[in-house]
Amino acid sequence: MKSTEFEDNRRNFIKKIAVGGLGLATLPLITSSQKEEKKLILPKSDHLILDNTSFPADFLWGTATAAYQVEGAYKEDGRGLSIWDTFSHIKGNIKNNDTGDVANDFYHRYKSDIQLMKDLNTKIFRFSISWSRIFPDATGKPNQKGIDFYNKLVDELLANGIQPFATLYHWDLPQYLQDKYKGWESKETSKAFGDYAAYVARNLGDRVKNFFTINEFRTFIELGYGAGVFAPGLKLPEEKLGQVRHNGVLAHGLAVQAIRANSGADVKVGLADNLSIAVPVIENEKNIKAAKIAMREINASYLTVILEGKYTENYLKSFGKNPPKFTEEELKIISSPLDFVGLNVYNPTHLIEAADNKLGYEVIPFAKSFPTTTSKWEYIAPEALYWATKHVKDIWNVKEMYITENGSSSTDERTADNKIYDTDRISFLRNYLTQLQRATSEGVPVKGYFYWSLMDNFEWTSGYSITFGLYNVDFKTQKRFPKLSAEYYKEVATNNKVM
Ligand code: GBH
Repeated sequence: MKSTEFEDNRRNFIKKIAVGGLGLATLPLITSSQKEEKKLILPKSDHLILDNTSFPADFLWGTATAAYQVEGAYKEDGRGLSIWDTFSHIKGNIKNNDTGDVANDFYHRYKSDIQLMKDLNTKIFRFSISWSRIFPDATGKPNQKGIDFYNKLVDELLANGIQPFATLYHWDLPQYLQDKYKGWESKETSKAFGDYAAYVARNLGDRVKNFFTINEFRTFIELGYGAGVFAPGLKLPEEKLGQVRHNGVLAHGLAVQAIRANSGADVKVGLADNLSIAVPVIENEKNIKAAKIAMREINASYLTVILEGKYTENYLKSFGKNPPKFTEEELKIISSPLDFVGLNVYNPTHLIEAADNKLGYEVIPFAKSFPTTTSKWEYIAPEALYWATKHVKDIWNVKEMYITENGSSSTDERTADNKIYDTDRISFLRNYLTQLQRATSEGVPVKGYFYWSLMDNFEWTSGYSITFGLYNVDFKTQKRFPKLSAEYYKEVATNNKVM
């Protein structure tokens, strides 16, 4: 059954239930279009949902963090420095000159933080591994204490009934790779990433059954190597950037192969991509078609090449005489089959209308008054979550997806008695999750959702001034306080429903 047919059936079904008012028991009484009714009672898909709030029965709820943003302990147990240590220590780079030296002290507090996850009734947790804890220097010799931390973390999660989902790279490149090879400017870094992935898979793959290779190519490459506002703070010209992007996706492919070669058949692997999201500005057929065309182009350098094994013509043409250097063999590695695709979704990036031009689409500007969260880049448009997952299914036929990040930043004032009434975050979640439910109810295969973030943490160049957590953190005392949204999210996770 095509998903559109399924959607029609579902909406009719709901309508009929609403009219009958008695749910399933009334079905046999409905006589119009007998053929259709049969389809309804004998659904082929296991995604049949009888209302507009419930998620599939096996849907997984969780939270996410990343190593540099929460761990702290930046010099402990033999950890080497990363480009984010270097970058955050340069005055003026980060709001209030904050650093991740201590951050949430998760390195020492992971046990009590796992209890916070348990209090939310969440069953999955996404964290990232600090590459420079594992391989602290250029000798290539692994640091046992580094891997031990993740052994303990994983064991503690499993003992508490929480499945670990590990990200191998959330932007904290070992500094020696930046110094020796200019970091992602060189394929040597891609190869080193493959070796690191192999080591992690060998050591954790008996217990970690789900890996994400790289988090958000677009962010660390465009902002770190292009705009110079993220580590390592470089402003490379477009043709060099093209090579950096290629080396990034190559690293991903090498890691996929390394993980497969170094762990059992039950280990799954994917990536966590902040894909650019084309939202049809008005949801009519021609705009939806135009948005689909736009998706392949606006994701050409990352998701498109990973899922298709080739760059789009338009993308390659955009470099003129200096396209990135690559081989057919590399394209095969880059497009190694994945078990799932993780999507970080916060906001639409492109509002699309059909157009009678060469591209077939036009980008409509965001109104100046378009609402945002306290993060000025975060346009509040819940439908981004629907269209991101729907497009990925329809364009690339992806069979399994996770929302690896979604969340909102708020002002999060703490009252005198330590309450945080983050009602805007609750509203954000209710609306975004409604759009995710819309997708799953149409059979879009999203398996789980990770809220960003479990707790307030080091928000990159914004330091500790921007907060995404379900738990508020007092960074002077390291005390955690549940926000009202934590209560909300617990209800969602417990009932498997939009609340
Ligand atoms: C994610 O990025 C990250 O994976 C995560 O680490 C982060 O904490 C979380 O979202 C919340 O931000 O500073 O004006 O140049 C989300 C995508 C891309 C959003 C970069 C912020 C910076 C805009 N991010 N963008 S600006």
